Amino acid sequence: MSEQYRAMWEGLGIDMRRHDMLMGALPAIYEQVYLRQPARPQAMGFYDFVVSEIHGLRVKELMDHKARGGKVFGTFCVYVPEEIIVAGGGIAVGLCGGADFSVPTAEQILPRNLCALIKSAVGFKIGNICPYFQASDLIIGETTCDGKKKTWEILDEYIPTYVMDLPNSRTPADRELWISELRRFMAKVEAVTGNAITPEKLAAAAALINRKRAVLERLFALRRARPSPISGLDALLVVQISFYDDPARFTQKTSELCDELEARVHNGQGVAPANAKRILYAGTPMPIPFWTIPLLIESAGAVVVAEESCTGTRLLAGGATAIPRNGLDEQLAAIADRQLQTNCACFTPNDARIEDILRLVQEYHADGVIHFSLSFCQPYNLEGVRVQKALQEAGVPVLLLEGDYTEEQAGQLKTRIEAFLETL
Ligand code: BJ8
Repeated sequence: MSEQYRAMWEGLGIDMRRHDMLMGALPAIYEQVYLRQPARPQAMGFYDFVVSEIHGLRVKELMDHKARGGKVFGTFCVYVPEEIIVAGGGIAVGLCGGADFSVPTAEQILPRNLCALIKSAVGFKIGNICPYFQASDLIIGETTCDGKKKTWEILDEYIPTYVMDLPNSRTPADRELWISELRRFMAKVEAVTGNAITPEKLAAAAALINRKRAVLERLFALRRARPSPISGLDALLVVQISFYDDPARFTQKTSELCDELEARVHNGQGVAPANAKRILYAGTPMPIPFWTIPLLIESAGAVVVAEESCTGTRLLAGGATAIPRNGLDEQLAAIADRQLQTNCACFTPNDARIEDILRLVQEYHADGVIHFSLSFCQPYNLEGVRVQKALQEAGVPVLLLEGDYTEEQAGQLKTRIEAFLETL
């Protein structure tokens, strides 16, 4: 991949020495984590290809889009509405960082006691290591946790950063505030792209994104089968790629994957024996390439059957956006009503998240829950206490973990995960 795209990366101002180091390490890690898994669905070949081209083909597509006058928006949260970006003729790419590689770079300017997700992402930007960041015309932040909201002020010194004001509760007044924020965001997208957003364009964009959400829902529904037709590692990869691949292509390819999984379910074929322990992951998002938790769980013989996270079921909360055709105000309200069903730990109260987790245990026939929070993530760390209590009261085995992206942490997490699985 490198030679073909070198000029493009250099044009984007990438630090080629560090980028070569990162790209040089990835194939061996991917081989070890992904390609050695037994009984993988054949359709995973597409996602393997996407990873092999991780800083290549899709970035080239973004650059072609920009050459035609298009704009790219970098995002960090499922509350940033992709359909509004698409309706304005833009492309949205999820930029959350999942690699320890860039964390030390971020620690040169940020306090160390911030979650690894924020540090990894910021390190990719200030180290000029990520071509998606470099290709972005505007970064969209949000006022979710304190760590993110103060980081945007710093990040804005490196790249233009726009902030959406997400309320931390969900009263009728908060809903009105969020709808007004969607309207303000829509105006920003129009100003950046130079394209007016009409009800027709927004309806068409929402339909495109709904199709992507629907195929992911289909994937998750298939994971309820025993034995599970796909590993948690592979399902996570599919979701991670959904954040930056072309939505129409992603929907098509994931639909092909689901066809294969459906046949597997029909034939009783799985990635692990039918009696393998089934684990529900709950907690902070797992951005690419943070694969440690499912890797540790599945290497120990269990299978992750669902993720209650924004790289999982929280991404799909609220189902499809039922888009009315009678005008932008109603359409924005419909988007807000769907989004506000995403039970992020940044909200208070957030009892619905605990109800979600209890429901998912039943729906996915989970034998236990592993709740993982990144260190220094106060919302998920604190909410984990109540999640643990609710699960214990319901008689569901639960393990509460926290950690970061480092190898040292992986060693400690391995011991605790293996001990937990033995008790099931
Ligand atoms: S809707 S989960 S994608 S905010 S891990 S940066 S919370 S300190 S990521 Fe999230 Fe939107 Fe919520 Fe989902 Fe802060 Fe915690 Fe770090 Fe986090």
